[in-house]
Amino acid sequence: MPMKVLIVDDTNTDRLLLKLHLSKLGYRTIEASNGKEAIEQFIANSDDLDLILMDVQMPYLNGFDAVRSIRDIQEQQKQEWLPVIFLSASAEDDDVEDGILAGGDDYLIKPISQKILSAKMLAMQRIADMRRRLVESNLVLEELASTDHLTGVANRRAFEVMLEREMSFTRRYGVPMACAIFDLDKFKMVNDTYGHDAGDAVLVEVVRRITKNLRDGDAIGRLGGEEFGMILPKMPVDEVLAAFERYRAIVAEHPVIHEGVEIPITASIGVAGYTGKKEDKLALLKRADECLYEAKETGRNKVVY
Ligand code: GH3
Ligand code: MG
Ligand code: MG
Ligand code: MG
Repeated sequence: MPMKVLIVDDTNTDRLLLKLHLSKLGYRTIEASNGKEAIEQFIANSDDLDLILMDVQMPYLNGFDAVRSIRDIQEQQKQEWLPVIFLSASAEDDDVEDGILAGGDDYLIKPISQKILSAKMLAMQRIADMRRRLVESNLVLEELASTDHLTGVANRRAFEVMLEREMSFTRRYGVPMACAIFDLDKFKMVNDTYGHDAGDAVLVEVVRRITKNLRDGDAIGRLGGEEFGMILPKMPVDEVLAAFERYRAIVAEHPVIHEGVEIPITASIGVAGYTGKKEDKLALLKRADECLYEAKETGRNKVVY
């Protein structure tokens, strides 16, 4: 992907020449005519900007000050480093040093030959490609680290993050929510009777049934083994039981068919409501777990709230 370059220069002809030259080389360009505009353009394009070419002498806000502001914003918002090259008529050593200290990565002296600029851009394109690959592989790693590989839903870590977020929403806005631990009944027997592969297939199918019927906003994660967590945000206290009863019924309604064999399956659900009191996520899950224990003790295939 060719770089998107922000060209900052108060002299219209300089800006235009740069733009023409870069466009000819295939780069995408946007422009600003002073430091203040440069910051605005940086903010508006921070998602996909690859490079800033920054003039130094400009009215309103000079290039050094503009870059200092941009670096501050990046640090506050924990953004990736964005390369900046100063373009200046001054060849003073002190100015070059000041430019780098202000947050520039390079400093070219005007007038800049087309050859030097083309070569510089090639080097910057290599860096931009590397940055993009890093961002992409980070996204893949994050996805892997938060997904349960068998069922494809959130793993325990990611589930707890979602739960934390939902609880803080409830604390802030006072909108009640519910969470639950959902555990397959006599699952050890499923493995013992039909084999471990059949057990895996049941886990996948149960998750498929629930996610297919998930009410908008509801979430599920695998806490481990045959145990899942569910979050039902914005759930009035008097509707909690019915909502989980619906999920229980969806799982138990039909046997799972694996390699032509019918495997009957049920689940027990322990539910804890949350209305915003001071309580952490582990305490909330513990309340759900106590209800799950009661569901198991009193016959399974039921919801206890
Ligand atoms: P209960 O109704 O009391 O929950 O009984 P249970 O048999 O479901 O509970 P228990 O905790 O005794 O057994 C859980 C079983 O789940 C044991 C383990 O072999 C099985 N299990 C855990 N993770 C997996 C998995 O990824 N795949 C398969 N096939 N089985 C799993
Ligand atoms: Mg100027
Ligand atoms: Mg179980
Ligand atoms: Mg269990």
